[in-house]
Amino acid sequence: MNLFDLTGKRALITGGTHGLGMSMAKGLAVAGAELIINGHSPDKMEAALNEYTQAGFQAKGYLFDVTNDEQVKQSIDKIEKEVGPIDILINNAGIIKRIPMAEMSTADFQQVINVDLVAPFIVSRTVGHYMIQRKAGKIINICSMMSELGRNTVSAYAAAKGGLKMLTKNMATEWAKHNIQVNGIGPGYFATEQTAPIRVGGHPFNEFIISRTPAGRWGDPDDLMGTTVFLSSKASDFVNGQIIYVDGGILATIGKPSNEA
Ligand code: GCO
Repeated sequence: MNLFDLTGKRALITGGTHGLGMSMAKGLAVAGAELIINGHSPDKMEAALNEYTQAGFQAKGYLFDVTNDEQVKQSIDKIEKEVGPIDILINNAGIIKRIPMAEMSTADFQQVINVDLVAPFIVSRTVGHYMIQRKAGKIINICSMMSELGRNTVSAYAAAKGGLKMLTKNMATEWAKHNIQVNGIGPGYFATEQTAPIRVGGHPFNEFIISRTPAGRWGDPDDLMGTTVFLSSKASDFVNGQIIYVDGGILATIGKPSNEA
């Protein structure tokens, strides 16, 4: 028996049209899973489905707004009917707004909380209804360094990701008895579109992250594949409510002075 084999399993990845979501989806497909990709932009979805097909993976796309109760309910019902049972849910869709807190509007703050925290609640509750009936399921919430640490300008994001860590533990608590394992992945600093504004063009944050990370580099989105497969597979059947940080060691260390090798 291969503990990590996902053949015959179906995985729904929110925000799976690009970035970390796409890499995690590809990891699941390599392990044998069938992909169901959620996004909200028709153009991005078309490009993503082409990319999955070219990579040799089977993927179906569903456009819906993860913050909208009605849309989520209709779409999950439709997926369950048209494609089949959702065995694995990756709550990956997320946004960030980098605005100093003293200047941030309530509307901006709430929007980040809505996408990064309320949406995983809505999607998990909806998929959870099916998983509870089946007495089986894997849910992975994509947390962040900001589930543990603060940083200038990201108050809403840190509040949401800290909340998502605790939502993960609470979901794990309520649903372990139904054989649903709920865990989180906390990516460190990864080279994606989302971090481009603080990584490219000689931005000082680029050097800062390289020196702050014991592994001495930004994460490559493919670095997330193994942990994603583990938490989606039989190998993690007694792992509940854990957040696995895939961060090149950032959270293991206090850091070092800039004159130290
Ligand atoms: C930032 C970054 C982070 C990362 C990531 C860290 O502005 O500090 O964008 O928030 O995206 O979530 O784990």
